[in-house]
Amino acid sequence: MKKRALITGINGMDGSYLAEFLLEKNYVVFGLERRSSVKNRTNTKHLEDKITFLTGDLTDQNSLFRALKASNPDEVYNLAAQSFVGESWNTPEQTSDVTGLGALRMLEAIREYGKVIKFYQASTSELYGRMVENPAKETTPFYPRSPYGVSKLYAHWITKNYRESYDMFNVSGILFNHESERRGLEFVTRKITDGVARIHLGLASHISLGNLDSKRDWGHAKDYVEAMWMMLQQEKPDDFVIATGKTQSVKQFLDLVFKLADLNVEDHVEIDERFFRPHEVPLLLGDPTKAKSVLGWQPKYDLRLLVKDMYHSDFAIVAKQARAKMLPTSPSAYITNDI
Ligand code: NDP
Ligand code: GDR
Repeated sequence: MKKRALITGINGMDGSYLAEFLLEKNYVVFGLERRSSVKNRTNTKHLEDKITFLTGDLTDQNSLFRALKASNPDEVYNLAAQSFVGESWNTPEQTSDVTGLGALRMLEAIREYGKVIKFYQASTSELYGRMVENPAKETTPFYPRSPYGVSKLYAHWITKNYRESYDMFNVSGILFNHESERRGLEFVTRKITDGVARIHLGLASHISLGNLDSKRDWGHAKDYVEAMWMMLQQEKPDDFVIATGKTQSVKQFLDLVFKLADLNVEDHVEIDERFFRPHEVPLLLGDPTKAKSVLGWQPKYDLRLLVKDMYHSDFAIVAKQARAKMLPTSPSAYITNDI
């Protein structure tokens, strides 16, 4: 019998990679997407004939129950969220509703449905926020610093609480930042790779950024979705930190991308106050020892490979867009440098 999985947030970065990963493992995959006037399937277009899309919303309990009935899953991966930290100060209530209470609604729907279903909750390094211990591990106390982080803290604890209250197989993956060519354009890594590709091709002159000093533990999304699946294959439910164990500043990431393009950072970057946050998480660094020893998780990507993948992809996308609009691009623009 093939295993069945329901993924919320299917059209997001992680949802699309996880769907590919589970299809390779021979799962029947269902993806929950919310209703929108224009479908947003950029990341999942190539999977349309391989997975079943279900309409539902984490703010609507009945739609989640119906999605469970339609998919009858063995595993649910709750990846849907208002996931942009910066935006969570503009829409704190909506963020709490989706990112926090959304997890509760799915857990209640699973309870109501009655079948034994393994549940994965997308927890985050933003739970650590102020980082009272460095590097952070599973036992490190939480100190979130944004409405997003506080919402995820609720989702994390309700997942644990339902595990203990109802003996459910619930796990939280505390994942540190992970990126890819499918990352949303507003996140800093993709904003940089897309922006530098535009500058390289002569289509833009600069990128506007906020705090270049903040440090993140960046991995590749493909490695991280594998860890999600591994957590649900354990005998007992438990929580795991997924991280690389290395941290770099935004400035260091920027330097790597500019080096690939053979351009000077100083000539093309502007600091813009609008991209600073009311409260910053200055440093994130995780300790993945438990995931490596218990799950046997081993990432295949390092930062240089990640940066090259993202930059080469954005260079190709931007060049194609320019050709389609017949925009003149810089004649010397091609990728020569390595990092
Ligand atoms: P994305 O922002 O790429 O994807 C989030 C998805 O959630 C989108 O497809 C979005 O739909 C969907 N969504 C938003 N609101 C709702 C709603 N009300 N009902 C149903 N679906 C909704 O996130 P990522 O793929 O990067 O991250 C996946 C999860 O992991 C998120 O929960 C995120 O917070 C968490 N996380 C991410 C990390 C990272 O570094 N990427 C690190 C740690 C945790 P639409 O396409 O319609 O907008
Ligand atoms: P983050 O990712 O907040 O860590 O959340 P993001 O890429 O948005 O920011 C990383 C750091 O870069 C600084 N920064 C900027 N950020 C953005 N977006 N735009 C800018 O112009 C800019 N300039 C500097 C930020 O201040 C920050 O310090 C991501 C999300 O995927 C969450 O959902 C997830 O939980 C965490 O990672 C782990």
